[in-house]
Amino acid sequence: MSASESGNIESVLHETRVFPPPAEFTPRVSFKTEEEYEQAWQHAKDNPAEFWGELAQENLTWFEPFTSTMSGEMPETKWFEGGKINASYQCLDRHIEAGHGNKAAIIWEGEPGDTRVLRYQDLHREVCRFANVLKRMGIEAGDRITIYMPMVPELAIAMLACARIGATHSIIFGGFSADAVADRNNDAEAKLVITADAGWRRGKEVPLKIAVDESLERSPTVEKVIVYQRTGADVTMVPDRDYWWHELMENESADCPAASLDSEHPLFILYTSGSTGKPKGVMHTTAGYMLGAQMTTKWVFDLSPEDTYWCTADIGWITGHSYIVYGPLANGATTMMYEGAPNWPDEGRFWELVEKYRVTLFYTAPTAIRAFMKWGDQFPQKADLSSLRLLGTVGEPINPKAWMWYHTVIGGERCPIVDTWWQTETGGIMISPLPGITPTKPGSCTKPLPGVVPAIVDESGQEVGDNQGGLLVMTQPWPHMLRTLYGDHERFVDTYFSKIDGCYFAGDGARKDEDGYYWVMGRVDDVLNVSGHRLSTMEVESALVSHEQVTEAAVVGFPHELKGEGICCFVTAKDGGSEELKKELTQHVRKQIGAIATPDQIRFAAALPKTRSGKIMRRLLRDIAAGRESAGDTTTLEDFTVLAKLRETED
Ligand code: 6R9
Repeated sequence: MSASESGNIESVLHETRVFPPPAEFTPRVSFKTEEEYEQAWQHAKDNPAEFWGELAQENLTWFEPFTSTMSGEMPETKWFEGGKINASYQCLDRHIEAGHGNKAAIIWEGEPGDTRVLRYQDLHREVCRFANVLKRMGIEAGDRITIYMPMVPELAIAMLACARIGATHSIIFGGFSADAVADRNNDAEAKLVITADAGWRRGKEVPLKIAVDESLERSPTVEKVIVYQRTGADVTMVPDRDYWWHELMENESADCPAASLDSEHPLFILYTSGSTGKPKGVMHTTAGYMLGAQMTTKWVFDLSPEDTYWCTADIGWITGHSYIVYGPLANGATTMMYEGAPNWPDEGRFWELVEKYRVTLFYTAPTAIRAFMKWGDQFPQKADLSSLRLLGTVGEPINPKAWMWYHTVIGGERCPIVDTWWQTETGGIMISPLPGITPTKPGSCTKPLPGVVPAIVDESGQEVGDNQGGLLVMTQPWPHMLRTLYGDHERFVDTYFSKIDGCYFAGDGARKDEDGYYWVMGRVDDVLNVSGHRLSTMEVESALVSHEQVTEAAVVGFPHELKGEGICCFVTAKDGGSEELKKELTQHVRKQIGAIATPDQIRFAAALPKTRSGKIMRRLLRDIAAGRESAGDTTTLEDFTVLAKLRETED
């Protein structure tokens, strides 16, 4: 059987550097030693019910205790049945009851420089008042609510108010189009939309209410709209449909007991783009998701009461759900929120924020790190980054060159880097170093967290050997996994559980090395098949990026008469690119990887098509490389002009 038939992916890039845990870093609340971690991992694997059951009892506040920790086979596993709980209570009330009401829950900075701090007491009050507003609007437990807002504290308030009364939120990233909003309103059968007049982005107003108005022309289920005033932009308010947030809140009482909800009560739906067809409404439930968000935040970020933690994601993405709002607040921590762009008013904004608020834990994405590198070291070097004690990354495999830059220029070689692999569907971090105890290797997300049991298998479900690329699967259920795709349980089973018998299939290719470290090689749909060799896009891209002139690269296959697939490289170069550089890069890749990965085409591009969360959309690049029109869903694309420009980059 050839490699292509067996589902194996050949690994061709070998990164051998190992960084021991920095001596400066002592875990405050996370695992203290590798042995402690190994023991917990083994125990969770052998006895998941005992492991998760104990954690749920110790860490979640129950209105009524659960009677069964887990029941049913994957994918129908139910968690903590019989228990009654509330996510907003878990994030707010219990900290106030413990005497921490005066602690800062959210530190917020708007793009124009306005600032707000909400203590736990303040956040609790606003959440209760807004929950009462929702009730007054006729919202009941189980109703779906669309939230389409900029990164302002009211976004978190709206989420937690939904959770308080058991309404299921569906957050749509504030940069999506009216069409995207309408599709998601309809799929979720949303009753209410919460939005703002507009938000700030690079000094300009991003209109939101206008997009909502347009979406409502074809969203029949939506009855009412609540509008938060952020910029003062001119908006049309439709009588008996549209209401101002501040007017509704004016005389609202702050007394709103948290609803007692079943463990499996739907907490939220979050749409994730399918590679083709309509977006998938990933649904998470209350107790399992909350336990996952809370424990993984504590383990991976070592988030303690003394920390100021900043996750730069947008809340419209799962990273923002789990690691700006639910995870940090469930831990009673201080979470930072920034409204705007990293390069406004200049490329030093993030580092000024780190200095100003003395941020200790910083979590961002490889796409941002590559942008910081391109902008130059002078920006971070201007700021005092000595408060930082840990760095995190999520969203894509991180190229070793970007990892090294993050480690030296931002982390001053003293901060552990947690490269966290997970997905919208997994609800929380699955594979990641534990800070201060796991030795790290640039480009590897290292080892599974306790309770996570992955494997690398071929198409037939057989585990492959060390360093052989294959399909990344999960062999055991975990509490924070998705429960269904909203309104389409069949698609849920089909997408994640039908490829490999008895396992959750993540859609990623990966290999495990001789130390048990995982190396994610990218989406399996993106794998190249060159003369029968299945190559990872990430590895060829990392080879390109390791060249001094290259800031970013995306590699896709295109139909090739002899090889089956040829290798087409879209490259963003420091000086724009030249024929000379093309030759040099071709040689460079041959040297780094071997003749098999010799690029057939190199196209220089000023920018690459990305999702709003910063992932390169290779699917669209494949169409361009093949000279086709793009067919699939493009609603998640960040900048539509990028595509037109790329079509002009003929080799
Ligand atoms: C959290 C999030 C999930 C996909 C996932 C994988 C890629 C995320 C990664 C990573 C390598 C990491 N991904 N983190 N690949 N290393 N540390 O990103 O969720 O938007 O659903 O994307 O992102 O391909 O399958 P989501």
